[in-house]
Amino acid sequence: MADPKKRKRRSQPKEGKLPQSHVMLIPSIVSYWHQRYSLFSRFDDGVLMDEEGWYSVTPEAIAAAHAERASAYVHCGRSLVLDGFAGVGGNAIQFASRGCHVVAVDIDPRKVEFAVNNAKIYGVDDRIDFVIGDFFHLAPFLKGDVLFLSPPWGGPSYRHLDNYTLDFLKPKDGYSIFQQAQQITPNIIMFLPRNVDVNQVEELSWLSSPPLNFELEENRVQSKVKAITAYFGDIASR
Ligand code: MGP
Ligand code: SAH
Repeated sequence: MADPKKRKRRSQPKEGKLPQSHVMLIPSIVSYWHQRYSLFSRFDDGVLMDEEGWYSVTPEAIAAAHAERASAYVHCGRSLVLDGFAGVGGNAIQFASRGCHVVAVDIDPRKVEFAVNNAKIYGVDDRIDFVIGDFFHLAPFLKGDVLFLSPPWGGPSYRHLDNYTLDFLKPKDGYSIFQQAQQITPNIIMFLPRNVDVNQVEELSWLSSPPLNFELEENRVQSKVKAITAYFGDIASR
């Protein structure tokens, strides 16, 4: 007869492995699960994510660098950072951790529920106002010292394109998003795919007269390029 203890041990997921049930349900997140501590260092404290959250959240070190840049430009204790597409809170949490007050908007109520949970884990929920809503509807009523934009890229298949043009951004193309953003503040941070057409991104700075300062930054985790960040306005270094 089989030893019941052995059977039980075999059915337990090994440390660091995604439980089998999750693999069967959403195979697309397996590679992100393996990166979970680079996404949220406090993952084991109860971080919550849905499928889109898994593949879209900004890795913590990159979000911390965005927040450091913002806090070099604005005095966080007296400033407001708007996160127009806040997801499960990866960026909002890091801005708030620097002492900034954050308004975090997302159209999906479940994302906002998870972002609230995640912000509590990091002890910064008191510095974030969470709003369920459409960035494009709310934008005319929003003000902020810095606007952070991390819109949907159209899913993980973005990486198969040789040249990711701004037309692929969702729910509207990059020009429309940027036009709307400029009504709020010229100090804009945009988190974009690593294969984005950088000439098009630079053209966004010409939509203003005089053109906005502009700077691009490659974002790496353990030397692998994950994404590109564009800084516009006073927050850009030139
Ligand atoms: P990736 O290229 O899907 O993952 O996303 P990875 O692990 O680099 O893929 P690999 O198999 O080539 O190694 C890299 C990072 O881009 C993610 O961790 C997210 O921060 C960001 N990202 C990816 N997508 C699909 C989105 C998106 O749709 N929206 C936003 N805002 N960020 C995304
Ligand atoms: N930076 C975030 C990830 C953002 S993913 C993080 O680190 O967690 C992009 C988010 O945009 C998704 O959560 C999606 O629900 C949201 N979104 C899509 N359309 C939107 C809209 N019109 N207004 C506000 N949020 C929107």
